[in-house]
Amino acid sequence: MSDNVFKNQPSLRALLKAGKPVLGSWLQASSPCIAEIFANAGYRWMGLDVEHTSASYELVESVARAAYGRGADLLVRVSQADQIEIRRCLDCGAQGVIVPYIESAEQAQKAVAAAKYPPVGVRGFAFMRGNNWGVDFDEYAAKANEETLVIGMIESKKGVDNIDEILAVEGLDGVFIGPYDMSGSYGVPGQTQHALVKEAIAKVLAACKKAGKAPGQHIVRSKPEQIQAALEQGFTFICLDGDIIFLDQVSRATLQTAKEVIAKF
Ligand code: 3PY
Ligand code: MG
Repeated sequence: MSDNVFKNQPSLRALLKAGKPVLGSWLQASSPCIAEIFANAGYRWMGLDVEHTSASYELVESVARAAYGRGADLLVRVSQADQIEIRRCLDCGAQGVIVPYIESAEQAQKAVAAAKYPPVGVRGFAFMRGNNWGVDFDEYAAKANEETLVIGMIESKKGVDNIDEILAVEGLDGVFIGPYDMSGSYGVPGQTQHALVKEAIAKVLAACKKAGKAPGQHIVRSKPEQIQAALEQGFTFICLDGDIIFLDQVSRATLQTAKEVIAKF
């Protein structure tokens, strides 16, 4: 028997179930190379953003291939709770999906159903990259429903209002807060530290704790005190910044340093 995509043990899902913090980052620059760099750096998972980028299925497959064997799981942030899109991303070799803009239990159920094989859901069986082109068919089919992670994004007032019924959906492993959409939904776009946004986040966190599901947060342009606060509050599924943010920050800082050196000549 050879390896399949669920080789990283303990699995991400098991870590989250046990309430352990797992640190990941975000891929938007369409680069398998950056996926390799993130995995080498030690991120336990990475979220490939298909919702807000030009990423193709070819890219999903290339990134899955790049992450494979390096200890990091690939989760794809799909564009919506679409049965075929979720199936294809998992078949490309992703270990899970992050589904944006979940506002109701029905949407969450649809996402879970798409990600799970019958009798739990409606995912179709096939030989595909995820099961090593059929070589690991039996092992993959036996593990997939247990190991495939399904995370719903809560990023609107409606999602916050319906959080208890969303979290009650069996198979939904946790929720991930999108601070920017959340701020937009509360009428304060971009003000992710606004009291209204903080209150909404606190409500989602409390509901996760009550339901025993993983609370997640994307900390965009993270500062140490934000990371500390998120961990102290009990967030476990944590996404730190992302490739475009790291590149923006480091490229600017390096150029600025060089300009300061030149100015002293
Ligand atoms: C948001 O902030 O809305 C996001 O989706 C971040 O991932
Ligand atoms: Mg969003």
